[in-house]
Amino acid sequence: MNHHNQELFHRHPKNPILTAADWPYPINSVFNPGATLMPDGTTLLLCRVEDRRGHSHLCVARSVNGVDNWKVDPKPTMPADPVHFPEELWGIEDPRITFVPELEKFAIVYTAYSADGPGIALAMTKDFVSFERLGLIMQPEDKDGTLLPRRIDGQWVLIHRPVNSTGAHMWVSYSPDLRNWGNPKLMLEARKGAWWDANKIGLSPPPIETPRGWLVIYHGVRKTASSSLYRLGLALFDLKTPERCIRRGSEWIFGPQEDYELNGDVDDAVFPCGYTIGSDGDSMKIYYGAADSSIALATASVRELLDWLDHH
Ligand code: BMA
Repeated sequence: MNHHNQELFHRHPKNPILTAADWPYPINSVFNPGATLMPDGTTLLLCRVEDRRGHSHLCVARSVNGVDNWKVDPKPTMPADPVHFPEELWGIEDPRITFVPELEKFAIVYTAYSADGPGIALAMTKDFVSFERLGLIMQPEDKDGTLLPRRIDGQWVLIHRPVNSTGAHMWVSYSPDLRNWGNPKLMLEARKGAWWDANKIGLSPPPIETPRGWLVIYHGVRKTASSSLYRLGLALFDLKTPERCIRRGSEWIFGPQEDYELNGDVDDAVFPCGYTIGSDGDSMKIYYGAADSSIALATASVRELLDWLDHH
């Protein structure tokens, strides 16, 4: 098998699948959606919607096949609530959804854009109609967070991306109660120099649980003279010790290429926050923000991603 230039992500011919024109109320753009399958098999996207002030809120879109005929909520599903949660002053962004069987609830980890910069907030929901906020769980600057679906050794597990003086790397923190977080461990470091993932990386969608480990799609940001180039890479982590990296790919696997990815409010960005996996346990639908302007869909196979990591 030729592993060179193997396409792992296949863009859907209907891309972009959701744009501002599909919204029932006036907005600027829609991008970076969290995704999940509901019990009836419907695909639910929790979309980041930027309004015409530049502030973001979250809005639900539902589709039977996960591709078209999206039904968008008639008004913001989860608006920012800066009166009760001052950290949401400038909006809420980039949700990652995890179904937590122990709680029989979905956890939504999202960016709260405070006056002191972006931090990480957590909310729980059963139905994506009402939301129970737990507030800020990581102070600024921190983002790209997600909760793992179950405790490990009695502790809840959060992947997150604080920014420090050496760069922006992925960390894991632990909590007994979802509110008090500590015991931070470095999970994956940005590379240095000319690498595509030098200096700044972050989790993209929640990790994919496989028998071989947590399969992580992460983004790397390459600063260029004209822009920031957002591309995706792969790494595998130990199931019981998620900060332990088993494999890390050297090349990126997906980057901006089509017009809707190259041109928009933020050129050259592909940014997935969610996926769904079919009943075969292998076929993925990955939903990503394209150039901070629209939502696009790519399909992939978990088996092919793992196989690629073995060879790269
Ligand atoms: C990152 C994220 C995303 C955004 C991307 C490109 O920092 O916070 O919200 O899509 O920048 O602008």
